[in-house]
Amino acid sequence: PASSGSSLKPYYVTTPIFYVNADPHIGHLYSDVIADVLARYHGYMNSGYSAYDRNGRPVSADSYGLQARVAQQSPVSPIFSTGTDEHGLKVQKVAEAAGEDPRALCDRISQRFRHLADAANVDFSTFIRTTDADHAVAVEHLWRTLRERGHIYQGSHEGWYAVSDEAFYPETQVRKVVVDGQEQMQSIETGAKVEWSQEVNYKFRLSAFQQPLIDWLRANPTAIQPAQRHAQVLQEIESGLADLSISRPRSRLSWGIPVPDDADHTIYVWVDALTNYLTVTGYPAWANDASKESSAVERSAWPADVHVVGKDILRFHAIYWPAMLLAAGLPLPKTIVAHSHWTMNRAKMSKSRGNVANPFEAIDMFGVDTLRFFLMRVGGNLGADSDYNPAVLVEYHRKYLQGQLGNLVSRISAPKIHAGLADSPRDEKGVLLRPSAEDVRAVLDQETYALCERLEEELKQLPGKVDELMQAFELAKVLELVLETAVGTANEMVQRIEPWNAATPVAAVREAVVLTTETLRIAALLLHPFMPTKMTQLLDALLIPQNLRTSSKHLVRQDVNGRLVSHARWRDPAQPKVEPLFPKIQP
Ligand code: ME8
Repeated sequence: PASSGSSLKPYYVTTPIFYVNADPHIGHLYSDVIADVLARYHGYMNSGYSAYDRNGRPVSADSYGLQARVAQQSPVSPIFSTGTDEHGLKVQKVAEAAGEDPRALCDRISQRFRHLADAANVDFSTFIRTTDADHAVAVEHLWRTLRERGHIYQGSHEGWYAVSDEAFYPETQVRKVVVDGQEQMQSIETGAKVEWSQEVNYKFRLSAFQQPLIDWLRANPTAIQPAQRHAQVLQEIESGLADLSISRPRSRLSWGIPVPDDADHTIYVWVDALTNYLTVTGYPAWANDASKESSAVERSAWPADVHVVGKDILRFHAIYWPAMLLAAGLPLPKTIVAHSHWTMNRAKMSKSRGNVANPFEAIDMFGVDTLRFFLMRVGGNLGADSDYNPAVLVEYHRKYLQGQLGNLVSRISAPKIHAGLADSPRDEKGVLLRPSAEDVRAVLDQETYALCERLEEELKQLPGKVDELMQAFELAKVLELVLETAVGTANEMVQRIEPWNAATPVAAVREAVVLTTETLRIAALLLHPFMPTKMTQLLDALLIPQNLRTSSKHLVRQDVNGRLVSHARWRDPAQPKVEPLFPKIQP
């Protein structure tokens, strides 16, 4: 996510748009948080002008004309879109059953998803609803484009249809099962009951895009992440693609966008839904301008840099959607990231099963950052399903947040330690200076000294390693690396040096304080996308000015010899004690 190529094009990340047939649960929040972490990290990395000069001195606003440089260089802010998918049979049925006007139902549940994003600090820039007026314009335009280019035809369709999925499945995607002694057919992918049905509808020539899709995936081996999903999709395409039914008779489905020029048919909800990613960018305005002005496409936010999706909807995003885009002559998304599922007692959490965890309650109970941390520390391993268990969540809070990060903060901010450093040398800003290597070596045993060196090395490498992991969408590993490696080593060092012990030589205390403070500053910046509220508190406590909370390119401050130097100071050197960052969660 670090580079978006053209400086004109904003980085653009999306979540799926959620169905409004039921309340949001933890699984939805999970998609939101992944996208939020990516958007925040990207915005942070790219908001960077160089905050330090080559000697590691902070560049101050006035002396370097920073205002002007920021104005010139600041890239376009990322676009982060989420929203709700409001058309289709499911919503129509839920509304009918409840005797509610479908629009009123959509308004109500859509608000819930918006409130959840707000409550979870998910900092989206656009919230799209497929019932928005500009969305219908985009969908109609895309339909007409596909039709004019010869990719839509009228045909009759028969096959295995699942009412609950609103989808036809090919023969290879269904299997026979016995339910209550009765044989029935079901979708292998979703387990939904399917029935053989026939109808007249419009079809999209998906089959014509088999080879172009294969070529795209072969030429772009990181287009679908994690890698095993890429292989899986490629295999699926190679096994053959049938044309896709993309409309439903109006008689059966009335809650949707009518097919342009044929009011007897409604556009299939998935065509409608996928187009949201274009609507967000202002399509079709830039596509129309492209014929007159060649830079219009380049200046648009399209293509998306990352579509975050659950594995359940990967087929739609990695096969149907790219094929539709190719057919329309539009660029393809750069990356599709498929995450796995949250389960409850190992069964997929889903509204149809009713085994869902309420994310609003979880936020109230555990705190927003602890919940985000848990979702990413466990679910950030995108290839595997994760089981949602509040007892495990509390244990993770205790072990990593309280035990590593919180513990280091409370140990090193103890007023007693800082009182003992009242006479130690500081720079003009009051930042405690790091003692020379000789002075430290003179007072530490060899092993402790080596530990300090290891910590210093880990810190220097941390931003680069985190960036590599972020590029590879290894979100759980980012948290593991920062908390268990860097913060873990710092805790070990503090434990050995015992800066609170009156017998510890002052040079050793200074070394411990400087290295720990730097560890906390660097960790707070790298963890900020994951836990924005708590990490802001920590950066505040370290008195890091806003303009030094951006760009990790110069995150680690070193002197001309490559030696890490101190940078942060505590809120008040005499009274630096901060409130516990991660108080104990009462079970
Ligand atoms: O599929 N674990 O909407 P939807 C993890 N409207 N993620 C989960 C999950 C779970 N147990 N359950 C749901 C739709 N999700 C369509 C999408 S996009 C153009 C249209 C997440 O409300 C996951 O991201 O059923 C999944 O893909 C999405 O919610 C499906 O939400």
